[in-house]
Amino acid sequence: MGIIVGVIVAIVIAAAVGYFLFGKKSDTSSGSQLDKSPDSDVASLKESESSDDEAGKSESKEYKSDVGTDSESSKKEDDTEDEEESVEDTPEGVRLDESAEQEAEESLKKARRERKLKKLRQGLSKTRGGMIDKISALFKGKKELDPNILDSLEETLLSSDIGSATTLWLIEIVKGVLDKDEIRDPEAIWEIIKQEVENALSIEVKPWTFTEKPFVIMVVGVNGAGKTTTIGKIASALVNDGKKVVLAAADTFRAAAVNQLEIWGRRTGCEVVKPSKEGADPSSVVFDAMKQAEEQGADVVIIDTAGRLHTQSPLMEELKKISRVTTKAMDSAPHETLLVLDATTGQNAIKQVKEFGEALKIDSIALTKLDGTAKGGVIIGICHENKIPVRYIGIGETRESLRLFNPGDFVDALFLQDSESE
Ligand SMILES: Nc1nc2c(ncn2[C@@H]2O[C@H](COP(=O)(O)OP(=O)(O)O)[C@@H](O)[C@H]2O)c(=O)[nH]1
Ligand SMILES: [Mg+2]
Repeated sequence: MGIIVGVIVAIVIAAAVGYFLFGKKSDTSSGSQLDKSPDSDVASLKESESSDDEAGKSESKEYKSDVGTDSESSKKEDDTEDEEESVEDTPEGVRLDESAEQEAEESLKKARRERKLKKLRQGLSKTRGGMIDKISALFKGKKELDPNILDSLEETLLSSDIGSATTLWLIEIVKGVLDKDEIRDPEAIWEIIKQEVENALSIEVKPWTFTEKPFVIMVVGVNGAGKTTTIGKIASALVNDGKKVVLAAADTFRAAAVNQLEIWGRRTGCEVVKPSKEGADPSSVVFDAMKQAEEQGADVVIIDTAGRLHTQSPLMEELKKISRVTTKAMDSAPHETLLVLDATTGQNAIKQVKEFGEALKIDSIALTKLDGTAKGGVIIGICHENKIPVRYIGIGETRESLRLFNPGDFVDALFLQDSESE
């Protein structure tokens, strides 16, 4: 009897020890998904909250890369790919968390991009109304297009400020499609025009790599084109990207112009090198700015210039002198000469490219005020006639409204048919 009781007691003790040693462990392994999910939900919620916070930051980071260096945005994409690859090597639980995190990040990214495209579509709504809707109306309701459409198409294009040379080029394309290729389907012809326009806009633009220090950007254009505002927006983005920027107020003839740049300087935390007095030699301001940038180890110098009537040769001479002064101070400068054009001036903008181009080597263009005009189609004429790339477009007065120009997104936003627009 004593032996039986002893055996029973021994079995009970062994069972209890077994429960403590292995029962808990097996609980964890078998019920891991169920037990972990509430926790991991909280974790992923926290993570998605913090990535929401991050979104605020990366919204500005994305904007930085949007306006700052083109290479930044592609680098960002690459980083994401790297992260995706490393997930393969991580343990199961971590993989679940990371993939949830990645999913949240992806959808945030998608939402951000959608928001930006929507703003672009809204920014181009006037130009769409002035040009694209009219072309679309010519095509609408027709099963087939006949060659008679060419006259009305030519008239529409001419009235939309893309310029006569570009109009002729597009008409020749449509004529070839109708006559030689015998394509009559309006949808197909619409797509061909859209693709040709995208090709014309896709001129390679050299990314700003800032390998030279200071990287000198000379900004030129007529009065009111948006030079100072564009400089402020670029400076803001570069500062957010961690660059030290010096602004040179070389529009010395108007005190208001210097003040305006000073306001941007305060807003963005950039030093502004000013003329000693109104009307002082702009080249000496530029020389001082370059010296200061070198002493302070600044990464970038942005030069704001005057823009009084561009047909007056003294301005062109003054700009050439500024350019020479930068080269004297640094062999490779200016690293970029950016021409700012106001889209609301229509074909005048095409003329300005030629005039400034005769005096200076224009590297790229910033086309401003696209939001306020039906004449935005001028961008097609600018690119087709001059083969100079558009680096930036301005679609508003806020800092985020300066965008790196992306031909694909631009053409998609421009060629929306009424039914698709918001
Ligand atoms: N709507 C709109 N206004 C702009 C844009 N860029 C500049 N502006 C406005 O155009 C005006 C002239 O700009 P400003 O920078 O002083 O031209 P600057 O004389 O060439 O330096 C200012 O009122 C700016 O706010 C843009 O992309 N959209
Ligand atoms: Mg100005």
